[in-house]
Amino acid sequence: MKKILMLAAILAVAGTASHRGLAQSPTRANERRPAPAASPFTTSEKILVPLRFDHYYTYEQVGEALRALHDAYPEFTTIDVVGRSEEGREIWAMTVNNPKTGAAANKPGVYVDGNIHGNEIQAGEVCLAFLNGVLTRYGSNEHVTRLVDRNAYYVIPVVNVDGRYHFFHDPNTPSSGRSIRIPKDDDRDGLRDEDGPEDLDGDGNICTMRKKDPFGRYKTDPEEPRLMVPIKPGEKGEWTILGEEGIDNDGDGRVNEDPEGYVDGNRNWPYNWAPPYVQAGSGDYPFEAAGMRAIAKYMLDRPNIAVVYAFHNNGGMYLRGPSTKAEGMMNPADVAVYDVLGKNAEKIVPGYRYLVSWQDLYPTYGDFTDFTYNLLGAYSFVGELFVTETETYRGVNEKAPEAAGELELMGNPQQERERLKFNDNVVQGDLYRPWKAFNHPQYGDVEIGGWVKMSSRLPHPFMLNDLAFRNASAVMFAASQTPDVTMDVFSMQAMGDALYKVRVRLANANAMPSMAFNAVQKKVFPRDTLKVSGPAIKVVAGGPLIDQYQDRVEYKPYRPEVQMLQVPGSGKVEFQFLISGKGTVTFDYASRKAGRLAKTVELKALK
Ligand SMILES: [Ca+2]
Ligand SMILES: [Ca+2]
Ligand SMILES: [Ca+2]
Ligand SMILES: [Ca+2]
Ligand SMILES: [Zn+2]
Repeated sequence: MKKILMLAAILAVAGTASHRGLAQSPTRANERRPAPAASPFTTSEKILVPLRFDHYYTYEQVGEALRALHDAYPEFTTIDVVGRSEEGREIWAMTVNNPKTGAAANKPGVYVDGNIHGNEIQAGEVCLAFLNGVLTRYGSNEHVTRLVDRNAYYVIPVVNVDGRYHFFHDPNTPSSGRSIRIPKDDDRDGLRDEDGPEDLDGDGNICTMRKKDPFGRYKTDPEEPRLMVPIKPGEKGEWTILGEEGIDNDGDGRVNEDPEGYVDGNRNWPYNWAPPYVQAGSGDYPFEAAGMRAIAKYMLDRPNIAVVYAFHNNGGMYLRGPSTKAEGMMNPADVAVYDVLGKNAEKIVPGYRYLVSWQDLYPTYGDFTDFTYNLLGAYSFVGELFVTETETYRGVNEKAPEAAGELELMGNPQQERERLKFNDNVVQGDLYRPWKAFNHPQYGDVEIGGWVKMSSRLPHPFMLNDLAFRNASAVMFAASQTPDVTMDVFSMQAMGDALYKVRVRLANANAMPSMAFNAVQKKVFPRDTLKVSGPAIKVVAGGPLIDQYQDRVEYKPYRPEVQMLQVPGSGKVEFQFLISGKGTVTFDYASRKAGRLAKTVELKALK
């Protein structure tokens, strides 16, 4: 989910971060650590092709996986270092292109990335599964072969490389470790990142702390002793929930009030950016995050990118823009294109919903996909991976629990009971830590327990393959709908006196136009061109053919030998030229997103 940490939100809304104070170096962040020990979630085995998706890949293993894919398919792949993060880690991109079918720049580009939020790690596995899927099935699967031959693919499995590194190596909650590693003073005390959570019991997770309290707002769930439910009016309390594991590091009377960051990579893009008092986590200015700036440069260098998928967790959604209401309605012709991709994604990944960002979720400023749609002209989706409700424990005739109410901070009790049964009997306790006593320096006797960091927003590894495969397939569907333009000289008539009337058709078999309608309307970049040339010819007149039966043409007043156009999805545009002279005439079509075509014909009457 794009949702930011509640604490960070409250603190950031309170005011912009100050830079006047001494920077407190986050020593945790720069430490070198050994790889995490083998667990149900990770592997210590060598990474081999075909890649496996029954475990999560650490940051280092994502690099190993990319190198393994490159070694297996050297002629189809290149690895680029897009840039470096705040802590100096490399951000990798893999390009997949078949050089035998042309240069990558001349094909519709499909861009896929993930893990801009450091904790949303399965987004990286979806990217790897996509690469694995197109490369390992090239040549044996006809559909995949066509997808690889026709498009260029640009895949950045891990955007927030520091975030992924620390999510694996440091104790975390399922929702922490999202930030770009730019220290920010969330509580405005002049120090930055001076009080984050601590793994007090040393189990590798930041779980929840609770304390016995007869005036607490929670009591033990009578049906499931590990859970707490809110007390009803007149009932006696039993527990106070103290929040995430941690101590008051700086003695200011607050616990965990200034964790790492917070700069949200997905609020730091320049399109419709807003300062932190409007948009929490947006950074002091757009592109404050080095990695975001590097990725923007990488994308601007590849203007053929026609479609963008950015993966996150969670909630099971394919989101399109706009991200704020004030941006107004999206161009309806573009909505029709998004609908084809979104409605098919809903079917490819059962349980996922195709939604509009601001309207169905909440407004956000400085979003990545707003940038890519509005400034790069690429159809852009956010894929919110994983539906927690798929952790079921239910007979065929039992009803699904209702969604949690707004006041049920600990989740809907019925659903939480079901998830605990899933934890106990399906994954043998991998996802939950039972409550254990702990002596806290500030709170005294407390208990620590709850969901572990690899729970809640991530599928258990046994479900990862399904999630990765299906969502990679949603991207493959989009790749199959990138513009596929063909050019035809479909009529040529002699008008006498070495003058010919020539008609040319550009047709597009797929749903995506050669250029997004929004980009045409807002003049984001020049439209496609159709140029007519020949050694002994002159274009006397030329323009789009509006009605071929009535011979209606909108002749272009100047330079008729160059026409500007867009080829709509599942449609065509036709041009009529009056050409004088003799010999050959060449038609050159050039599009940023849809590639290039050329056709040379002899001037003569065709029947
Ligand atoms: Ca501070
Ligand atoms: Ca901070
Ligand atoms: Ca812990
Ligand atoms: Ca404190
Ligand atoms: Zn996210």
